[in-house]
Amino acid sequence: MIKVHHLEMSRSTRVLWMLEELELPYEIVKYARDRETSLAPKELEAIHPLGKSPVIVDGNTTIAESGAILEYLSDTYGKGRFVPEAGTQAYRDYRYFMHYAEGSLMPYLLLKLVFVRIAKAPAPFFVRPIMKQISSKLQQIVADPNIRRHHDFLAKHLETHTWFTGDQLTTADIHMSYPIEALVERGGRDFTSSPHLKRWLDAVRARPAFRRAVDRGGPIMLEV
Ligand SMILES: N[C@@H](CCC(=O)N[C@@H](CS)C(=O)NCC(=O)O)C(=O)O
Repeated sequence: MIKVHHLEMSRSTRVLWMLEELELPYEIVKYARDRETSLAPKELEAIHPLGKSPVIVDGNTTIAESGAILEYLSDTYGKGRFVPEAGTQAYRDYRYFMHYAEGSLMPYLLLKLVFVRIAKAPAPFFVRPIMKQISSKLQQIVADPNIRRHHDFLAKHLETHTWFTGDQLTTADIHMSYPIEALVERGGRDFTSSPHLKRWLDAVRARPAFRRAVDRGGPIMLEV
């Protein structure tokens, strides 16, 4: 049976969602984050040298990196489901969003998390105002304008697409679910201004397979 090494409140939930969509049996090995640093525990390094989650083990095969895991699962068990036909625009969009989710969007959302946390980090009282100022400046210059730009790009794309690649849910939607949840959590008021992003996210959250994944894996998002 496929084993999922699942860190609480993490990207790993989308792997559980994919497994639920494929109706495959799986076992979850749960890991708690460090309460102070939010980092993964050392035990994960025994599964994969980077010590991150998700990682799956399927027989003798160990796979890390959520995009690679999702592609492995749909290639191996999907029987053509969840991947658009090769050579079509939908397929090109699929490839694009499979790379974009972790390669372009997540870095700014991670930076936002780090910058917000700089302001909240424990420090001597005389240093705190400086840390707050640095945090605010970095959010203002680096994180917020880029997050806004990505938000607008995604909202526009979803104006003309029901799912990210067209009329059908694909693995690209599953992959995009985590950065979009992070966008909602960290993107602030921008999000509410897009009915299309909201429609997409409501459709994701309404899928029985997604709900089963959250029931088994726990809440998705680490709060800032
Ligand atoms: N790009 C990788 C990122 C893996 C990653 O950073 N996972 C986070 C969970 S959201 C993690 O393990 N964080 C704990 C840590 O860095 O110690 C993927 O998509 O799998």
